[in-house]
Amino acid sequence: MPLPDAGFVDSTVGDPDSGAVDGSGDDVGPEDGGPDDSGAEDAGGFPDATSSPDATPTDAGSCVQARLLFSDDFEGGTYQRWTSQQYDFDPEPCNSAMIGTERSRSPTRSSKSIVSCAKNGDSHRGYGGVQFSGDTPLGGYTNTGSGINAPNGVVTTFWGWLEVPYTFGNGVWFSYFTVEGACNWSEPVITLALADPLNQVESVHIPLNGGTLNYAPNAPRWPVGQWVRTTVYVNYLAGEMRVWMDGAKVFDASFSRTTRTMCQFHWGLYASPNNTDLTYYEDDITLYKLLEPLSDTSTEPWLGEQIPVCP
Ligand SMILES: [Ca+2]
Ligand SMILES: [Ca+2]
Repeated sequence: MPLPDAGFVDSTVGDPDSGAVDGSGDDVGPEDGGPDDSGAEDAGGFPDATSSPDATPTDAGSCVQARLLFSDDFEGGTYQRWTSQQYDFDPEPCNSAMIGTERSRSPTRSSKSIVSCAKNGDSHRGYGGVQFSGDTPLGGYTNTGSGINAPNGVVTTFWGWLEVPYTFGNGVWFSYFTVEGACNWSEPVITLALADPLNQVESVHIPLNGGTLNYAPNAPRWPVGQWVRTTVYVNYLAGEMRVWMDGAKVFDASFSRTTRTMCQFHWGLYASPNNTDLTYYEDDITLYKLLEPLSDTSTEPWLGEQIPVCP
């Protein structure tokens, strides 16, 4: 399936994100073509098959060997688990974020990010960021060091509820997940985003950097006004990414990045500045490091829920 939306790269705002890293970890986003064109990391374009882990999958029942590195159900009422310590570090009044009780997937609270008017220049930012040092989430950004070394990959599952009274496309986009290998944001990110009227899930930085996206037949599209569960498997050593929505495969991807560890993540609302009215609730985020290969590449690895994690 072709990448549907060339308009996703927003050329109307220039490249405001290419300046100095400001510590919020938010300097590279879907609209940011700069990093995609700079590095030599994509010369090969495809992952090195010899880098695949050679461990054998467990045959000890159906549990998966994995370690929970980060989670938040927002029931604590603060963003203290996040490196960013908040979801609203954009001083613009046209966006905000808070933990509230309006809606929740787990018992009481979720994080709510809103856009209430268009802004000039840079994108709306209402998301939380986590920088890892090895397997450890940091309490403040350093933008140096190295992140998670996961030869078997990581799996994140999270729930989102999107409300938007218009359709995306023509440069209006919404991104809800980002991972970056390099702690200093020097490499192209990998993102999930909606950028066309059908709400197909896109990951534009993969094909832009020599990788491939293979959509599942009848790949699900994002339904607004309901809880949506996304599960992402990503492996920076093998150059593999797989995405499921509510249990159905969205796409399989292959990519290549120089950095084989995963340092920076964010979840939440990241949206082009021409959005005017958007609400995104988020709940029950988990990030697991796999300690063995996932032999089943088709079933959603919803760890800790549908697929038990070995004790
Ligand atoms: Ca704000
Ligand atoms: Ca909750």
